[in-house]
Amino acid sequence: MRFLHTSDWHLGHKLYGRSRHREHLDFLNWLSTTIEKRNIEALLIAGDIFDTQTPSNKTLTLYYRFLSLIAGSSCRHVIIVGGNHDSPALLNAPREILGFLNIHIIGRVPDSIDDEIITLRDRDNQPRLMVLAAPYLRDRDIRSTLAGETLEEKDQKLLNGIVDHYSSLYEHARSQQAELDSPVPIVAMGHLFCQGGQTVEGDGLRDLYIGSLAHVDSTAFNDDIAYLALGHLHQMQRVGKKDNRRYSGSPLLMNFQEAQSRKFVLEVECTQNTCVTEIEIPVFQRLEKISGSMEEILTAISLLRAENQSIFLEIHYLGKALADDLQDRVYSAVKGSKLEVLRINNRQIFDHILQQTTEIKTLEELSPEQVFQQCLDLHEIPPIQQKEMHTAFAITMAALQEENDADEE
Ligand SMILES: [Mn+2]
Repeated sequence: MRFLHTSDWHLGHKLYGRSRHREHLDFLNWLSTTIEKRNIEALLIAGDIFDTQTPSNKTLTLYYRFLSLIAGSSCRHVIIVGGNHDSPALLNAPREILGFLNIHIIGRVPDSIDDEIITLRDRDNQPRLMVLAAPYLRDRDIRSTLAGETLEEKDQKLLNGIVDHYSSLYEHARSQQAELDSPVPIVAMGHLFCQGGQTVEGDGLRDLYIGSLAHVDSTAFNDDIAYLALGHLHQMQRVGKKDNRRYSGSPLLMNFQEAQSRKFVLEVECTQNTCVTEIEIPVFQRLEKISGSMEEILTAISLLRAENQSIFLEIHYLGKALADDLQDRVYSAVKGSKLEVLRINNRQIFDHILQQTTEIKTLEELSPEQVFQQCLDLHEIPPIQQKEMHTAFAITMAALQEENDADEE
């Protein structure tokens, strides 16, 4: 059975407040055409369908419109698991009605582990593939905290919980296999951080994993798993150099650091061996980061302008001279073109002000982790204690996120 692996759509994502609706629409149209053209029979989406817990109605319409398109195509099955950005309750709400269209939703760990195992059948109702559809595993899904545990113990428990979850999923799948006439390949899904995974600066994932928080060792997955379809990291990559263990990466460029990255969906065929084909996704919106002196910035803008393409720009002024007219000059340089400036970073003027007012930055400029770091510095916390404080902070942030989920139920 030929299927596509994708993840981290982040529908509703905004880039410095700029909507990406049109890019998502273009991607989903491209995806449904690709599915038809390549005669894909199943689609696996490994979490982070939405960017936020409360997507707008416009974003939801986009999602359901795509699902209805797919339900009428060659693609007979869709499996969607929740990511850390998704609200499990929101994903799960329509799961029964979507079930009639062979769209399987696992927003959170279900009460019965067998509900996380989905057997895909072909037109003749023959079983062809067994999918272990594990969502993002939250702390409360897999372990019970005891009072007085150290942070290391908590972290280790969470990791053990994830490993146990996958091994018991695998055991259950094996016993379900025994009931079939002949065994079918087993595919596992997940939304997690595998040890050694690559992230890009500014993608919001680095900060999250500053401590040792839940880095899953790839030996957690049984060697007999024909393919591992992961989400969470936004760059397409292999896990532990294995061709059949992959992150598909996000379909859209998630920030300006990724401006030159290539994006993929993965076509997978599990027969004797697993065969993976990387299908490159067209760039639906070019991003360009320009840094340099005033002259370099203006030259780069005029070169890009000549290309007559829609390009989002992020501009970093690195010149030595104070350039308080930077904004005016940049805006007049792009006026009447297809270039759109999403951000101008004028460090010089910023540093100049900061010298007079110490370390005040706007909250928009800082991540919660950076604010926390400033707080540690301000209180002169010794480095040896900082590591533990960072782990505690990461756990607290994760717990806050979970509370938001729980409130919705
Ligand atoms: Mn993501």
